[in-house]
Amino acid sequence: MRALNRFNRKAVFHSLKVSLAATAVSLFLCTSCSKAKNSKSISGDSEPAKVESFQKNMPFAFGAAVNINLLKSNTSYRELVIKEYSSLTAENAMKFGALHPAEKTYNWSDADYLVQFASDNNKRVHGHTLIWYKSLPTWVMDFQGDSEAWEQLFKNHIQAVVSRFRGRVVSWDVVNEALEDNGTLRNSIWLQKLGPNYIARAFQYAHEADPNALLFYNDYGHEYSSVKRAAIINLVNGLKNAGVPIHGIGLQMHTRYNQTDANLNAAITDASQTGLKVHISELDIAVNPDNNPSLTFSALLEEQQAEKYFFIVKTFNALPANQKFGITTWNVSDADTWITGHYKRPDWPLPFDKNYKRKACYQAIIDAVK
Ligand code: 9MR
Repeated sequence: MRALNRFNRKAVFHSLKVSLAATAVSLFLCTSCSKAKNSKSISGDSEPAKVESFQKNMPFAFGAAVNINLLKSNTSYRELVIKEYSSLTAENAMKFGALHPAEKTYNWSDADYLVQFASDNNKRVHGHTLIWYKSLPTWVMDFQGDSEAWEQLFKNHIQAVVSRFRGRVVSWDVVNEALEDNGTLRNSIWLQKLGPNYIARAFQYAHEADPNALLFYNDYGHEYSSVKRAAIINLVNGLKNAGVPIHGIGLQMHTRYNQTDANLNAAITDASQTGLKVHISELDIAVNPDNNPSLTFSALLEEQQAEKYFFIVKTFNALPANQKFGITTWNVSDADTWITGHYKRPDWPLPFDKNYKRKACYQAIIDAVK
């Protein structure tokens, strides 16, 4: 039924001129959506459509990675975060370098701010990330010590962070990106200093610090590399079968508008076959993956992006209820996406535009769960 709706929408779109302004497209989507949503009141008059939000409409946690400076300083951003999302991830504020800049110094201020903001506004916090090869402070990169000293450093960090937020951060990306694209273990400082079982031990240490926290292995590439996907699933199943306290698998899913539905489906369904909770943890859909410096965001691209969001959300929503941990987009709007800075190109990967207005994919996400 929904697929038909989407098909109809697509057909209408293709009858429009491709050059149609994006604002006109959004207007069209909003109008058709309000029509569909209007319902009769008891008196028989039609009521205005209820204002929808991700928070009200999504049947599972729908979140975003947030930037603490924007949350503090930009009212539009803050209001939008309050209104739309039920789950928050710190884009950077809970990374090793941010929290633990010197061996005996922890800097909790931004992470505390986020956790308090979430509590004040009744939102879940997902912790990102305890052990990663990036965003490490120089004191760790330069650390001199034997394997016992390294183990202490590793354990202390994990347990200091997890216990600080025990009961307030419900879940953690315990280990992030431990695999290379070819499926081998990444030659990170953790592997070098601690050996391959560091992954299992990270989960054990986190579990000791908060036995109720849900613990995730988070990585990217499930949708574009069957080799990487198999390696991730293998790693996760190995941990699970060894009795390691792992509860979920995070699919970052930094993807692109022209990724195939077959690949996206394989990523989501293979992850669910582990039996663990599934978190699409860093979703964004690039429309300029080829780095065209003069690309503009056309109505066609907007619709193709919406179709891809629709497919991902619909596929995720079909998973068993107890495995749907949630979907988190990486950033909030096209104004604050990491992609433009990182790849030095224009791009429009998120459900909100640079002015925090909803794009076509916003409605597609909501339609995908109807
Ligand atoms: O979006 C994040 C960016 O602001 C940081 O500079 C970068 C390095 O810490 O990390 C980015 O977030 C990454 C996330 O933590 C892990 N998966 C890939 C994300 C995008 O690079």
